[in-house]
Amino acid sequence: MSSDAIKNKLRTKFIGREIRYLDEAESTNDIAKELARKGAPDGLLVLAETQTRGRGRLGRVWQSPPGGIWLSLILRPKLPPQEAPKLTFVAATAVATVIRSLDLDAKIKWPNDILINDKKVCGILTEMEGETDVLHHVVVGIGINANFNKDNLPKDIQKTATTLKSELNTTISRTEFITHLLNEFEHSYLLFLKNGFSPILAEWKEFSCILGENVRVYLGDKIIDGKAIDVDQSGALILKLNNGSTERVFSGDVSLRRRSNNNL
Ligand code: BT5
Repeated sequence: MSSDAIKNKLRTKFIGREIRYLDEAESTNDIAKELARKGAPDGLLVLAETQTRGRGRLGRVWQSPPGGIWLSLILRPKLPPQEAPKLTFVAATAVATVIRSLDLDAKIKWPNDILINDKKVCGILTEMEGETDVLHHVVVGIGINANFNKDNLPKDIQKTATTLKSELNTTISRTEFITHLLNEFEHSYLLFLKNGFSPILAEWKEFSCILGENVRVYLGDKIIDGKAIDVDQSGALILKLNNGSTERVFSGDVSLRRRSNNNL
């Protein structure tokens, strides 16, 4: 992989037109945030071969061995801060589209996971910096388990994770994958800025694996069981509870309950 090889194949206007390519990073999201604070341009891509302190949500560890795709994008949308989480949906549909082009049945699990056969192959971490009503910049971090086998992950994660290599029994061209992803992402991102969230949400719902399913949502110490009936225009998950009432959930971890041995 090299910055030039990626740039040569890109069809984007600004996403990935500037690239910081690193052999190793603590976290590409942290590097992107630092660069954004120093005025880095809209669309700058940070890419690392491995991360030593890859992060998930709520400070969780994101395993990032060599062979994966660990990247972050700096975005400077003119949006109110409450719109920023919708960029996770933009990224998720782009990732799912690219994985599907490899003939794998990628599904999206609200809010930020891409699964293949119920196993997590990708996680997205969207972080923003700004003031109450002004967004300075957003960093969208995307981690894809690409060219390594899932036994390269710690034992406890192997149960719930997969990799493209494990699914395909072969490696992919990460350069092709990344350029395809950046092309897709820019297309959806510009559509979102121009036409709003509806077209993104419609595509996202086609890829969703939880709508219509019984789920358990973990919200810190709180657990909510219900049927996932919709995701609304703000990106919130709508649950129908057993007592017939509905509840909107804005963040949390969802586990599917359709199979008794499924602990994702
Ligand atoms: C996420 O968090 O899924 C967001 C992951 C974002 C990673 C990217 S890589 C580039 C950029 N730089 C960063 O530092 N981060 C971003 P969350 O939903 O909180 O899921 C975290 C959980 O997923 C962990 O607690 C593990 O259970 C599991 N996990 C960790 N590493 C994994 C991996 N490589 N594959 C699948 N599951 C993993």
